[in-house]
Amino acid sequence: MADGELAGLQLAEPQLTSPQKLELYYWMRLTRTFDDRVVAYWKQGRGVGGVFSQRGHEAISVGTGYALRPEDVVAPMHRDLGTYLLRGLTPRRIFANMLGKATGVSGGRDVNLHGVGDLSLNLVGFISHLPHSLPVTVGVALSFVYRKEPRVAMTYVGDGSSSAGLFHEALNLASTHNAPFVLIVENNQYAYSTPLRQQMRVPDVAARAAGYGIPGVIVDGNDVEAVYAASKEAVERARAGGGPTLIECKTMRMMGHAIHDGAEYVPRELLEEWEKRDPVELFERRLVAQDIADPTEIDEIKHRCEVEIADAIEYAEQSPLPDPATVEEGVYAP
Ligand SMILES: Cc1ncc(C[n+]2csc(CCOP(=O)(O)OP(=O)(O)O)c2C)c(N)n1
Ligand SMILES: [Mg+2]
Repeated sequence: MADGELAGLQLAEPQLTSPQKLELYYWMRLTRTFDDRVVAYWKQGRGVGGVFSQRGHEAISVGTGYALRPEDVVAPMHRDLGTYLLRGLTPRRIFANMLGKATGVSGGRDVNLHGVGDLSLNLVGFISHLPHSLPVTVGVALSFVYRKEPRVAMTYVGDGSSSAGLFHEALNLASTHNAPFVLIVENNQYAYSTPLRQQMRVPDVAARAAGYGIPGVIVDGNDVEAVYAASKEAVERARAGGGPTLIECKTMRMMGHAIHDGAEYVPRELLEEWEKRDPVELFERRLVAQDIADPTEIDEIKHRCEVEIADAIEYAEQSPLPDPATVEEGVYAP
């Protein structure tokens, strides 16, 4: 069969323009800069509670979030800072939240990125119990079916949380109802200190999709363009009535589970190998090699990100703590 004939059978290739690629780079760099500053802040003992670095997950959170339309609903996980940022939660609101301030997303009810969302941005807060965001988001997708709305719901699950029982129940429900649902599996090879091989007997989480009769796609989770292309195709298929897709993004958790964890149990050579494929640096090198950006433009974006994050930190530090008299507001208190 000639190439032209085959091409007629393919879904349209999701092409990114040069300005869109620069936008993707900006979101990835902003995410990395934010994360670096948070880690340094907490290591200086200035933060409140625990905190999770998302280092290494930038291509996944940004590439998947970028494939959605504003009317679509997304429920990020604890390493999806990029999704929160590009959906419109400002660095100011997020950092203030991390310091427990009144100006934070939860008004001081919760710190870091657990449980914070903004429904006006179609952003559902992360549910700390894993993988409980999954059935909730499938429910959102089912509501789109009942209301005949051309919208899509997306959520994320880790390699570890993909082995919990709700993963099966939620995906089975989504597939039997042909829900407009996209599940992003962030396979960063560890769940806390447990390596993948100790908690499942197949190397690819995507293999599990066959059990639900839905596509299970594997992508390089450090290549933002690959993540975006797979996500865009799945999102538009779901919107067109083609049902759910599972996309497994292979990456590596580049730091410990949370700030307290030095990840001594992760072989150093493994981290060194993945460091060479750092998603932000990889994309930056590609943009320069393809003449989409020159080093001066890259430096300008980096500077812009530094300024934005410094502003967010200052804003958060100067914000007030919540008024104790409001302690029962916005929480479930029977
Ligand atoms: C039901 C439940 N049990 C235990 C935990 C504690 N916990 C938080 S994150 C985590 C590991 C999750 O691993 P994975 O799904 O691979 O995501 P990652 O942290 O690697 O991104 C665990 C066990 C939890 N949040 N919820
Ligand atoms: Mg994991």
